Amino acid sequence: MSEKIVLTYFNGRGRMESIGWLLAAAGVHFDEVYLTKREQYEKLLNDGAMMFQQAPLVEIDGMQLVQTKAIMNYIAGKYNLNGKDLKERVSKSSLIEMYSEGLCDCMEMAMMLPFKQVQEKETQLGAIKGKATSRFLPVYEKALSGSQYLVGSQLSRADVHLMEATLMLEEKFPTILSAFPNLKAFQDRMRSLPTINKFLQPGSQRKPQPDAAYVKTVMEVFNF
Ligand code: GSN
Repeated sequence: MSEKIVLTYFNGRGRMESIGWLLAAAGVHFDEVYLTKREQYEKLLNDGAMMFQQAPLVEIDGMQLVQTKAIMNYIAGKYNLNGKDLKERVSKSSLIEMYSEGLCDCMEMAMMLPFKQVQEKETQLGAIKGKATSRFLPVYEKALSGSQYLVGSQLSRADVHLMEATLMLEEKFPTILSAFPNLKAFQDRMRSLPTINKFLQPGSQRKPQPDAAYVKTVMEVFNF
């Protein structure tokens, strides 16, 4: 069985970015295959690699995994990002999942932005800022009050998603965390973790904000 982990997606963030973040936080090496041509996608379909004809696709432990949530659950389980021990896992994993899902909802709003028309983009940006400030960030600010991690006493996937999401929000709204001191302190703690620090350095597999070339490639590969 191949030991390699191979991520098949576009050379951009989309739904794969959070998967890359989890693997990077776990300090695990992964290879990437970028979808650039329609024929490449059709070959994957013909090979039966994509159950629902959708990316992301992750090859890991001899399996071809699709569906972002399923992939992230597997990675979190394998690399101990789901709680400290069995007891904590049972009592805390719903909380980890709820926090993680909230962050995925928050990031999904931004993920769709590059595919919107200019005017719609403005409206959507306002909606993202509003929901982030009033719905999502307060939850995490409160959860981090007096505690180093979101859940329990060690890093979980929820922390990794929170780091990704808050950095993404700051790219769009540079002062958005000014009313959230616990989140700022959390970011500093996360930055000091060696694996996260490495992923944040230039030249890592972390992807930049989507640009026009990324949007064009996605549209071409999927015939949108
Ligand atoms: O989370 C998941 O992996 C699935 N529930 C959705 C995956 C998905 O929609 N993938 C898109 C590309 S990523 N952007 O949303 C996809 O493969 N679309 C192609 C199509 O023909 O639906």
